[in-house]
Amino acid sequence: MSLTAAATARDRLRIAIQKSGRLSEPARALLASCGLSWRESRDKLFCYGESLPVDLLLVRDDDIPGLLADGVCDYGIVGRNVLTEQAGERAERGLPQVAFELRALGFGGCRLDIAVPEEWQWEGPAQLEGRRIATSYPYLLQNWLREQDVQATVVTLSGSVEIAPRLGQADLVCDLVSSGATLTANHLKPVTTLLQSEAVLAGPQVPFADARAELAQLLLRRLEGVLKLKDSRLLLFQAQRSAVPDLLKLLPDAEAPTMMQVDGADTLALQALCHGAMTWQRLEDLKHAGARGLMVVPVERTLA
Ligand code: PRT
Ligand code: ZN
Repeated sequence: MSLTAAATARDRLRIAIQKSGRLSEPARALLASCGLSWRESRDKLFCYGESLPVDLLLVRDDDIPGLLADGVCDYGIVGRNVLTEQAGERAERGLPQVAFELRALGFGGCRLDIAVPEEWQWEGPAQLEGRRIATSYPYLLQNWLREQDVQATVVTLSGSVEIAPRLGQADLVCDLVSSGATLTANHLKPVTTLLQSEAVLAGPQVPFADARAELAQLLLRRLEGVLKLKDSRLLLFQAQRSAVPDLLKLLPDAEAPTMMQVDGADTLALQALCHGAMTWQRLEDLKHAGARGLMVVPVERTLA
């Protein structure tokens, strides 16, 4: 029986993603590239999985760890910053951890930074002693301050953290940064990083005990395939047999290349699936080492 036909209420997987915001479109696109498609409900909060019994719940990113903890969702796509902050909160309240980072997803990249007024001469964390720091990440900040052995006042704000120093609410901030433009616009400068973040797949560490187990495996396998292929290209070229050892040294990210004899014993045609970026510089280096007729081909899908 197919997975779709076998589906009943608890046989379906439910994935929480951000409803609208920085992670919502890339999260949907990633799941769609795993072969998932959905029928949207009128309230647009729930999308019923059509191609597979995998439904989406569209929510605020901050709600995702809680929905996982309550068992409302099986997986979530959320920033590491949100997941780690809420894990810190649970630890502080003596609650068990239930949602873990299973896989970094390669989008939504940012840093959680300490940023100070531009005119400060940064001398290190000890300079924060006795200061007021505005943040939306109080647990991550408190942990870091403890590690640095610094006593400071954490001012928790839910938004507009960067303007807190100008409003006199704090002396400095601990906030997410991607381009740095927001900090500059507020006369602040980043001085140290607490956390490198990106979107992650969050979920339980133990396998499901029911029919969701098979579905989860299928989904994780597809996800792995899609993420692995993201920068992958098939490289085709010809070379003299004697040049091959040097050429392979230039392809450390290639899966075992296929080699075929072309004419006589000396010319080989090679094809290699490479997982790193295939820049012009790399192609020129390969050409220099004896590769001829280099061709870089995008790879749609692989199945081991
Ligand atoms: O409504 P909901 O609660 O779901 O959305 P939200 O407003 O909380 O989240 P959203 O969409 O802003 O961010 C979702 C996730 O994207 C975050 O949790 C991060 O994991 C990730 N992300 C990546 C970022 C940024 N980059 C980012 N630059 N989240 C926020 N920012 C903000 C930052 O707080 C600051 O205000 O952008 C500003 C700085 O940007 P730069 O480019 O000027 O440095
Ligand atoms: Zn949010």
